[in-house]
Amino acid sequence: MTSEWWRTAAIYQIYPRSFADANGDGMGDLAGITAHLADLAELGIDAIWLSPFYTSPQRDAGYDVADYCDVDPLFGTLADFDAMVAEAHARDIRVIVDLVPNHSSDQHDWFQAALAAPAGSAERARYLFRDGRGTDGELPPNNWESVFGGPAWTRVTEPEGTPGQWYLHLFDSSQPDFDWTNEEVREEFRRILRFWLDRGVDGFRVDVAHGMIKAEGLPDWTPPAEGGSMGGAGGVGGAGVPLEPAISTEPGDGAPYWGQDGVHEIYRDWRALLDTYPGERILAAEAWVDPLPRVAKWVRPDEMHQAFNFAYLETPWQSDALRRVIDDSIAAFAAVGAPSTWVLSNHDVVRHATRLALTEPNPQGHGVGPRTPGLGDPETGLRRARAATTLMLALPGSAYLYQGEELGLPEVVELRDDARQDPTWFRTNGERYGRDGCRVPLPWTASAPSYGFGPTDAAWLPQPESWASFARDAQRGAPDSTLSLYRALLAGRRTHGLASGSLEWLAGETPEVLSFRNGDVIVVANTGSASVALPAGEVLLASGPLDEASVLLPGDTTVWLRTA
Ligand code: TEU
Repeated sequence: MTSEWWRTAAIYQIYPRSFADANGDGMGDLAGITAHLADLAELGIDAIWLSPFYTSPQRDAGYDVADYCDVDPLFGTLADFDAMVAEAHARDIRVIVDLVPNHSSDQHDWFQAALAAPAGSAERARYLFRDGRGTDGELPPNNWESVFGGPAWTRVTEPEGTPGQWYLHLFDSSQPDFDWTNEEVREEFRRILRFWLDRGVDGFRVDVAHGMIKAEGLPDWTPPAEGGSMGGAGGVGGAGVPLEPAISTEPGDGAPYWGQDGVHEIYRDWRALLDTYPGERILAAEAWVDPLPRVAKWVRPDEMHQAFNFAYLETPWQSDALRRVIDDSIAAFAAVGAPSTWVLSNHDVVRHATRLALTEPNPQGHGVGPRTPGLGDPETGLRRARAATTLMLALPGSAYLYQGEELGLPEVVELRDDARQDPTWFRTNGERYGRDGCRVPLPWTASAPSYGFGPTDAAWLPQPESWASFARDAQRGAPDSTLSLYRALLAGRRTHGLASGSLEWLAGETPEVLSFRNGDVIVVANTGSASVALPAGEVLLASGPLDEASVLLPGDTTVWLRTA
C-alpha cells in the first residue's frame, strides 16, 4: 500500500442505513455494502468512510452509540463487518469508520450506571452532570443551547425519585456529552480505537472533533450578533506549534464548547496510538470551525491527517468566491504540511444538486423542506452540481464524495412530515426540517421494489418516484449520465495525476469563468449563464453537452482540456 495514500484519495461516504438493504427490513446493512463493493470499485474510488453502524437506539441515526465495539443488529454482525473489510481490501478499497467521541447514547452502560448512581459518584464523572441553578436547582446549570434546538441540559430524576442533577448534551437529550477531562474516558477510547484498528480499519472520521473539551467552569455564553466575531485568546499547542483557538460558526463564534485548545492533546495521543500500527491509518476531523487557517490547525504531523473543508462546501457557485476559497484552502493546509480536502455533500447538508440552485440563502441552515422558499430549478441544480464536481475533482488534494451524488440525486424536499426522523425536526417543533432529505435510500434499479435498495418496498424513508430516472442501472453505460461522468472524472483524475498536482490560475474569458492548469490538464468552468468561447485544446471531458465543434462553453458547465 502506497505511503500517504490519504493525500490524494477519493473517499466515498457510505451512510449505511440508506446504501443497500440485503435482508429486506428496509434498513441498509453491512451485507448490502459488501454486495455493492464491485460497483464502488467500478466507480473508481480509493476508500469508503462508513457513518456509524454500532449498537444504537438510532435516535440520531446511529450518532448515538450504546456500544462502540459492536455492530447494531439492524446492520448485521461483527462477522459481516470483517467480511466487508476483507472484500474491500481485496479490491484495494480502504475502510474508514466513524468515531463518535463527544457523546454516547443515553442507553450506553456508562450512562445507565450514571443515572443509577448518586451525584458526585465516579459513574457520573464520566459525563457532565451538574447541579441546577435557582432555589431548588430547577434551572439548567448554564444557558447553552443544543445544536439541534432547545436547551443543552436535561434534568434527571434521582434514584430515590426526586428531581435531581442536570446533564449536558450539545446534541439530542439522548446524546449525553462525555467529560473528556476524565482519564477513564480517555482510556476507554484508546481501547475502542485499538478494537477497530485490530480489525483492520484504515482510519477514523472523528465526529464533532471540535466539541470534546468544554471551557472550565462551563460559563454562560451568548452568541455574538450576526456578523460579529468574539475572537479569543490564543494558546500554544504541543510541538511548539502556536494554536489559535479554533472558532466555530455553529451556533456562533467563540462558543465555550467548540474548538477549545484541550482537544489537541487528545488527538496527539490518538495519533501516537495509530502510528504504532502498520500501514497508514488516518484521522479525519469533522470540525465545523472557521476560518480556514483555524480549520487547518487540526491537521498536523502529530494530530489529524485531514479535516473536512466545509468552507469549500459552503461556497456558492460563483467564480470569484470559488477562486478565493480554493486559494485559501490550498494555502491554509499547505501551511500545516497537508493538501486540502474538498467536499460538496454529506449526510448533514442539502445535497449539492439542490443547494447550488437555491435562489436565496437557505433559511433552514442545513435543512430544507417543502415550505422552503427559493428552491431553484432542479435542472439548473443538476447542471451546476455536475460542473462543480468536475471542477472539484481536478483540484489537488483529497476529495470526499457522498453516496448518491454520483447519481446526481437531489435533496428530497417532498417528504411527508410524518416520515421525518431527524431529531432536529422534533426538537424545533418542525421549524427546522432537518436532514432527512439527503438521507433517502439509494436507487439502484429503476424497475424493482424500493428501486433496488432492497428486496422489499420497505425503505425506512419514502423514495420519490423520480428515483426511477436516477437509478444506477438506468445510468450505467449511458454516456451522458452523471454516473458515467463521475467514473470518467475519477479515472481521469488518476491518469493525469491531478490529485497530486498543483494549480496555476489562467485568465478566464469573462469574470464568470474560472480557469486553471493542473499538469497537462486545463480546467475551464463557466459559472455564468451565457456561453463563452472555449479555449483551443482537446476536450477530455465535459460536465454537460457542448456544441459539435466545441467552440463554445455553455453556462454552468466545466470542461477538462488537454494542453498541447
Ligand atoms: O455533526 C456535527 C455538527 O456539528 C452539525 O453539523 C450537525 O450535523 C448539524 O448542525 C445538524 O443540524 C455530526 C454528524 O455528522 C451528525 O450527523 C450528528 O447528528 C452530530 O455530529 C451528532 O453526533
